Amino acid sequence: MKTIIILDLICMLALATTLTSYSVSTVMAQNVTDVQQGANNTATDETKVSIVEGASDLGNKSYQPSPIKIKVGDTITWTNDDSIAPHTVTEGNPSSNMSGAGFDSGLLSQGQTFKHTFNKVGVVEYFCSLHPTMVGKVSVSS
Ligand SMILES: [Cu+2]
Repeated sequence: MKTIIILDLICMLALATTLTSYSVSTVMAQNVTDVQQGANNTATDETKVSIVEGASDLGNKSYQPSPIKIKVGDTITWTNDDSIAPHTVTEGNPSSNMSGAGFDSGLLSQGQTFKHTFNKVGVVEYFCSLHPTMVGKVSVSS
């Protein structure tokens, strides 16, 4: 009887060990994928900006990094990483009233991305048309 209990314990331990190493290897696989995506981004000269969690309350910290420095011809990819609300990436600032004049992502749900290539030197402001306190800035140099 004692032997059976001990065997049971050994089985449970073995099972627990298997489960632990399974989840560790899953995490490691994800990290490798992340690195590969990073390498691809460098190769295609893409710059990433995140619309962060809770962005609608964060003012000029809604888009990160911001301000961001890039070169003429560079492309920025914005990703909405906020689980709370959709957002936009709209050229101008909330008081500039330049709707339709510049780039505009339209509504980005969580996980959606928007790309824009900057072909002119200068400072470009943008904001979220749903939450006009959300502002960001791109500095484009030659
Ligand atoms: Cu917004």
